[in-house]
Amino acid sequence: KIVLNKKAEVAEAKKNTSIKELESSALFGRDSYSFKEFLTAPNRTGIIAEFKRRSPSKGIINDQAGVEAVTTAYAAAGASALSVLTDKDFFMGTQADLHKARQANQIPILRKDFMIDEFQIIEAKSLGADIILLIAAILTPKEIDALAKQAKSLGLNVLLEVHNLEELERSINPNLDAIGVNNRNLADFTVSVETSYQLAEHIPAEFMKISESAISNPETIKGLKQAGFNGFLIGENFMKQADPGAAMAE
Ligand code: IGP
Repeated sequence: KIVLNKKAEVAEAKKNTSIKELESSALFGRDSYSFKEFLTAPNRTGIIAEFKRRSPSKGIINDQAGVEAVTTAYAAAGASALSVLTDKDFFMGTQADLHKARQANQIPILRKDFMIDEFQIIEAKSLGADIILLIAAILTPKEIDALAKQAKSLGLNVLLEVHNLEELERSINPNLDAIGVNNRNLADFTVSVETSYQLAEHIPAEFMKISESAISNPETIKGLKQAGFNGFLIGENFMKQADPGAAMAE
């Protein structure tokens, strides 16, 4: 369902905007921040703090907080990177959100969306993203390889999301920078941080290890760090507060 929806959206976007236009945008030529550098910087937390207004599992989480205020507060509280949803239909995100976050921050930004087409990667670059997400559950290994290669050729960092061993083993390739284990099962929305612990040892050492979703306390982060994780993707726990940036600083 998500993929069909996204295919239609991309087809529409291609009608309205040419690749040439995207490539001539002011941000297209900038150098990306290194995801790895910011994840491992001693003065940062490893947290990838997400701006998310709604989700399919929770409905509206926060439709009041502004993207500049929230993302700059996340950065000030020590976020290693930001994650900004650009999917409209399921998450109430916009491309303008990412663009605004870019203008206001000097740390890496992940374009959080369902990437299925090369056009979206060029879009991500033109909006000022530094990292793109490839979701193993909706892409073939061939597609992952092609999209990752294209992203690397534009200087973008690539985060592969998996939620089981089978996805991890079939999808891994040398063009990826980081592997994210999603603790949320996309099929039934159940969450378990155990998923991260189970997959940790199967992720080759050359990739950054990220644990995604359902992280809501410092003890969980401590445990995940001990298991070798470098990054912690947190959305709802911050966004459900009226002031998400202050929630992170606490
Ligand atoms: C954040 P949480 O439980 O902290 O809000 O999760 C992030 O991991 C989640 O938003 C996410 C996501 C995704 C959203 C992980 N993978 C893929 C959209 C698409």
